[in-house]
Amino acid sequence: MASGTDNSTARPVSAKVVISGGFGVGKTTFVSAVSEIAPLRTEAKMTSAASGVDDATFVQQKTSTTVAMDFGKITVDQGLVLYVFGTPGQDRFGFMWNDITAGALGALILVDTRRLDECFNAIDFFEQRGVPFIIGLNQFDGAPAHDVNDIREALDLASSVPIVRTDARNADEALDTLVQLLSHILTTLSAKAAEEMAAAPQAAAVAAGPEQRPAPVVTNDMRSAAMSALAAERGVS
Ligand SMILES: Nc1nc2c(ncn2[C@@H]2O[C@H](COP(=O)(O)OP(=O)(O)OP(=O)(O)O)[C@@H](O)[C@H]2O)c(=O)[nH]1
Ligand SMILES: [Mg+2]
Repeated sequence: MASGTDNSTARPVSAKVVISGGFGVGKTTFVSAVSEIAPLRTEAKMTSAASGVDDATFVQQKTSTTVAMDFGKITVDQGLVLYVFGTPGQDRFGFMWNDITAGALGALILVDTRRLDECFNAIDFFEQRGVPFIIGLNQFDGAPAHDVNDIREALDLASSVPIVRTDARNADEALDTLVQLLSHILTTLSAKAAEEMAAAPQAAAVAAGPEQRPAPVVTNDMRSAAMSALAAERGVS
């Protein structure tokens, strides 16, 4: 979901991104850390009756699980507002993923390196839908700090998919991770647009008259907002 900017009123561009991944990898924690509004959380207590389904061996302090979604909002700068949606982690809530992710520009897939297999469903989901994503290695206490190349190989990820280290509890790290997701979305969409133009420049120009031409998914305003946020994050003036 992205809406164009009206230059006369200079309303910010809004965009939707998704925080996804397997059970208990820190999605709700991430959305809560990064949101500037009180995040919407839909959590239910985990009971012993569900212990066969909810394997909380690695997250023993965990007492609740997301049963619908997380929602937060971040003003990246005056030109860009991000709406952040977190998916539920348990397989039995998978039927909600299509609705929660509809219209998203991209996704962050959080990974607990002790349970790499937890993220396969999410990777398949976004790959199949052509939604750009990055991998965020959420550093749990005592988790092995595998080499990024080993993780890329284990997850069978293309070299174009960024893998970043993050801490879902830390607002600064979470924001930096989101900025890296934005940067990847922009790179991916620009490459796609260039490919499409190269493939059929004439046909595209004729088929889409000025009125029918779809609004750009990523506007220049959004690009510059993300880039200036990226520069600020990295201390470049
Ligand atoms: N040490 C450590 N603990 C974390 C980190 N991120 C989350 N946790 C803890 O891990 C547990 C699970 O976090 P959640 O945010 O509920 O995970 P989730 O992915 O939303 O879980 P589901 O919605 O049930 O799939 C919580 O007890 C968090 O406090 C982290 O980066 N480091
Ligand atoms: Mg959750």
